[in-house]
Amino acid sequence: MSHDVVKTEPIEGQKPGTSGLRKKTRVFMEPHYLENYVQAIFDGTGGVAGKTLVVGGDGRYFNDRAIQVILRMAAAGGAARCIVGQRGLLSTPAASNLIRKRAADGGLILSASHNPGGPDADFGLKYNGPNGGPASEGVTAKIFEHTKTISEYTILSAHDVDLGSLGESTLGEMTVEIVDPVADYAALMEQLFDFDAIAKLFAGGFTMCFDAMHAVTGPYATAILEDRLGAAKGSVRNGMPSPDFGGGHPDPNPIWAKELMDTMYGPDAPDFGAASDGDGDRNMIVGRGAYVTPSDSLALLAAQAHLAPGYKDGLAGVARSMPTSGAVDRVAESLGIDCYETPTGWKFFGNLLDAGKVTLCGEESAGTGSDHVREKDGLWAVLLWLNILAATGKSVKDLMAELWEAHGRCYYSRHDYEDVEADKAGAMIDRLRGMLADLPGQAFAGLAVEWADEFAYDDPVDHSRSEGQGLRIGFAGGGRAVFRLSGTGTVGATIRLYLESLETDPGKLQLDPEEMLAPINAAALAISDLKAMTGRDKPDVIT
Ligand code: VG1
Ligand code: CO
Repeated sequence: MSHDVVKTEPIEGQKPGTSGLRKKTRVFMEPHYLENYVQAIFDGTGGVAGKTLVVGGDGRYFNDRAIQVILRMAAAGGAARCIVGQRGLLSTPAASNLIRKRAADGGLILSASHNPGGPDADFGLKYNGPNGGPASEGVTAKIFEHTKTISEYTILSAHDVDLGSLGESTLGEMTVEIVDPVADYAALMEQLFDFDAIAKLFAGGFTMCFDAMHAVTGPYATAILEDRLGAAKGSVRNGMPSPDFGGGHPDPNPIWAKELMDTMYGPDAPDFGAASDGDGDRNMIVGRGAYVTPSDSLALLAAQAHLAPGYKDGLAGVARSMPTSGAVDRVAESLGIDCYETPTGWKFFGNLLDAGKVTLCGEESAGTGSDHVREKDGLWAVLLWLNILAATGKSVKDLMAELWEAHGRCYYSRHDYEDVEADKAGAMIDRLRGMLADLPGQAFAGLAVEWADEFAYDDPVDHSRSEGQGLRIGFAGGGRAVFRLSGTGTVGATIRLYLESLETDPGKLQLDPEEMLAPINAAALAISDLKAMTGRDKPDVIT
């Protein structure tokens, strides 16, 4: 077998965003595009000679072809071993677990997460380091530098590897090991949670609906919830991964998981509902007639995690991304533990988890996780919820009502303005940034601004500083609005407007979030002049 050295040129715009590089699938399929990025990852991480890598993806269109390219390039680069999920499948948290369990040097995960899949949709590739977590900002910067100077890549000429059969084979000098994508992950979950108690709950007639959204979590959820824990057959819905996710957006929120929402608010609603995203790292939780915002879910899990065996000694601390609501802060305060506020993106939790400063962390975008891996983990969150439901015997609705009575309720909503012309979105943010210092003391739409700033984060572990992480405006009465641009979109710009307001009046804990947040939304729109600056008069998605 020969190693081909292929001459290439830098390709514009290979800057990784919040979670790896995401582009239209057809862009990834252009000559040299994928190869350039893979070579830049290898070079930006010190080469792959002698290394062990974990490789797998969410099963979307081009997943299998891209894996063959990655394997041939890893072999050409001298990698010792690639551990690959059978049929090319690995959920993001399962890949993180495998990297850690097998002490691999890193991993390549093929996914554009919640973005739709297919030849005319999106594809993505991310690199995770030896701790199993997303590459730090320092590493992604190095990878990006290499994309700008690349002149050649190396690839082995070889036949495709059979991704379907478990076991080892060789590709050039490299060992390819095909593993069951579910087995190690299921074993880890069994260590953390009281499987007997959850099985008893199901045996007692407890019902649930898990919507895998035609994405990678299907096989994991079926194996664990139905086969191991005894949830009724059919509890897992849309459980076969499909290259285009059944034509939908595998984004677990009330908009894209509407089918599940209808079930949970319908006449025959089961006790518990959940959904997960394309690559299995996000989760949506919904009780019978009771949607739980991700920020509230994080707070509830923090308050009750000690009920699960893996967390019985309590939590070292918790962390949330900045736009996530302050609900978990209030729980942390009552538990007497630290709560850290980080920029958006899981990579910022890695140092805190590695240093043992936090046990649980989460984001408003439906990501929750713990120190068991270094990624957010959708099915983990579902199992922790089930463990808590089994241990308390209470319903989701009652657990949430008790949480709000104890700590107040953080009404919360995210408004996404999608596919805005990039220069208009940028101009709006720039203008707002320029106004921040003058906002305090002024009133907009009848609401006084108390403080405003641009969020920056000083990592308490490696002392790196990350600037430009979102514009924040605090209002009289404790409400908050945050503006930031998405780093995961593939067309135009997405403006995210995050709205939050704390309510402690016991008589106002069960009201409509959009109504409660309307004054803050009006003030945020007045300040930013969003409608005039972008030509948009309403958000595309409200979650
Ligand atoms: C979004 C979410 C962010 C999340 C990121 C990756 O980023 O807001 O919280 O970490 O997606 O999640 P952005 O930059 O578009 O707001 V996933 O499930 O796509 O790996
Ligand atoms: Co995801």
